[in-house]
Amino acid sequence: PELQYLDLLSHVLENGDERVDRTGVGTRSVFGAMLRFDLSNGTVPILTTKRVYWKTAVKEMLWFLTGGTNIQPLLNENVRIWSDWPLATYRRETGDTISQDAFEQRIVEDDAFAARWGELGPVYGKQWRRWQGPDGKEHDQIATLVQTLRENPTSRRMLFHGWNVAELGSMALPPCHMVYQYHVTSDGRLNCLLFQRSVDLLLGAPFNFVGATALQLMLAQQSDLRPGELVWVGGDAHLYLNHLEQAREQIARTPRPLPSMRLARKPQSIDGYSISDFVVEGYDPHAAIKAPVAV
Ligand code: THF
Repeated sequence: PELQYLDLLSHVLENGDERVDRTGVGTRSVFGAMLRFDLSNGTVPILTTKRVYWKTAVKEMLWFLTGGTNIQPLLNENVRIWSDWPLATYRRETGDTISQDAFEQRIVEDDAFAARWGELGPVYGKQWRRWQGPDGKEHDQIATLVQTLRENPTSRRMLFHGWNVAELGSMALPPCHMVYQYHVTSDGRLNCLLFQRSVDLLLGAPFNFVGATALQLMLAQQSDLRPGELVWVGGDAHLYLNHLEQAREQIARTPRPLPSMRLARKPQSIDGYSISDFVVEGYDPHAAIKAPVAV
């Protein structure tokens, strides 16, 4: 299964259309890609051809589920992958040349500072848990999903969406992993199709696979289903031009067996999970590959 991902990297390296993107870094990009990961055999797509910090990705998913949109709770958990965007805003608006470390420390220690500068706007968590309708009423898409999985599993409407058109302008970044649709087979397996409109293949995708998998395991457990397949669909799937060497290095490596992930206990609800509930076994990756993130 990991070979599908490496093949996609190769395909983008060889056939990607090269152009300048929003960030100014430049990308090689293909449009339309699909990967399928079978979770029913106990394995999960935590890539082995480089070390993936899977706990960081699971913590990020748990943060989305809290409905949060401020980076302070992420930093409390030592998750730093969202700091670049608030940091760039802070530097731009204040002219302060503060380091990332110092900025993060202030967010952690100073609640007023965090409220002012750590906010990402109405990103994933807000839309998933508190999508606001025109009448002001809030819609919890995750709670509705769990209820439908339990009560009406043949439904073709089991999905949640992050692309709230009216609020895109106030988000630090519009959602990349945008819509998650679920499907239950007659023998009780839960499938997920994730559509991601924009994919940073080297840095983002491996995290997104882990986050989607963790969510699928939680949803399956909460609705007494077994995990099925994760179908991942990418729109603009790209490699940043400063990631090409890293991609070549990764492609040259031989995949090892994928690890397994299980949940150590069954919480009362989808809101009851914490990072210590996720147990990964058999993870023996190649070394980490460092790469800069485009902001
Ligand atoms: N913007 C860009 N350019 N790429 C992305 O992947 C991305 N995201 C989120 C929002 N905007 C994005 C942020 N997610 C890393 C991983 C995921 C991110 C951002 C950064 C990252 O740097 N990973 C490193 C280090 C991990 C660590 O230190 O914990 C890695 O090697 O994996 C996609 O959703």
